Amino acid sequence: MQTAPATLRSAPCLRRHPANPVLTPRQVPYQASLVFNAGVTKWQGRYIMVFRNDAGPNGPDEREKLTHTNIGFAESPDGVNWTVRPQPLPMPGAAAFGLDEGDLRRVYDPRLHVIDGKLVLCMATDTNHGVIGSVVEANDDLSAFKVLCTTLPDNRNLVLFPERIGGQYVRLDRPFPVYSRGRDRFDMWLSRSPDLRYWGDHRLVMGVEHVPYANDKIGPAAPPIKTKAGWLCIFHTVDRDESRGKNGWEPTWKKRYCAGVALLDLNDPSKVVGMSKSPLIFPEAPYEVSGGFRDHVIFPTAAILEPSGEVKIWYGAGDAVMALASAHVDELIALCRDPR
Ligand code: BMA
Repeated sequence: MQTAPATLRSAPCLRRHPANPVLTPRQVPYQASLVFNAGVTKWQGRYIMVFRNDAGPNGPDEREKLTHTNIGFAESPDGVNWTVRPQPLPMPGAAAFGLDEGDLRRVYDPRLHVIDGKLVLCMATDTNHGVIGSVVEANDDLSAFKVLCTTLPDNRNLVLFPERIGGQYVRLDRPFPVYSRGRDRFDMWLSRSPDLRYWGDHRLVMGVEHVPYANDKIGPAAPPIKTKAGWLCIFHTVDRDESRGKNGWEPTWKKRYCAGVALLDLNDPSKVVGMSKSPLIFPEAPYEVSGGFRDHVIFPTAAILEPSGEVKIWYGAGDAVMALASAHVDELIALCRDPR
């Protein structure tokens, strides 16, 4: 098994926001211990965020058992200063996912998109029959949800491209093929659909072995951004090192999560046309390397290309808080083309 090089760092073009972390459990007006892995988009003149909240009875200083997960909503004029809605969002129940009552454990890690002028989420969904991904349409104020489809188990980290490509909706997936590969060796795949409901034409996009700083798994992170050079695709990467020891509140955590960036072909996004050879975001800041539920975790879940060319990237840090970093779109494209 390859081991990630010891001297990794974030890309020089990457700027962490000085206000980081931009959302913490202390800003949430209900039980909240970990606030992370949030979808963000621009909607009706402001930024909106749909975040994962894992909670235990003792709030932000919880170090013991987390009792539940819910999905919260926040809004912001600038993507940095967030106001959280007083109640979590009313997520659909088991029947909406085609499950028997009692078989739905939780939904989490939302990605948020505006597609055909509508809000569409992708959610990871834990069930008593495996982990599934789901595509869920929301109404304009996120007070009602309709599950459009679910995947087979085991699959999660679904993200959608923001527009049809060749007449089809396109989605990135991260299935978990445990039998064929012996242990965690999880790759990034693509699916196509005529209607966001029926999905097929699956293709492998990128294998974990194609990423020099991953030895365990990779997966889709933020919804891809259209650029003249291709679809800019921010993904997460995992390297495992058994010698790492305890790494966060979670007792046995030995993995490290980084972010990478790739360019996918504009007309056929199952083809990779460029990829950064070292991490875009590597855990370095204090809120990324210590005090988290799982330290050394960068888990991007949203990216927006601003009119200035700045790409804002929101990511869960340490599975505990939300952070923001940015780089110019041309710098990100250059990283994907760098032959080193
Ligand atoms: C993944 C998911 C994410 C989490 C990440 C790092 O497998 O469980 O929700 O952020 O691990 O712990």
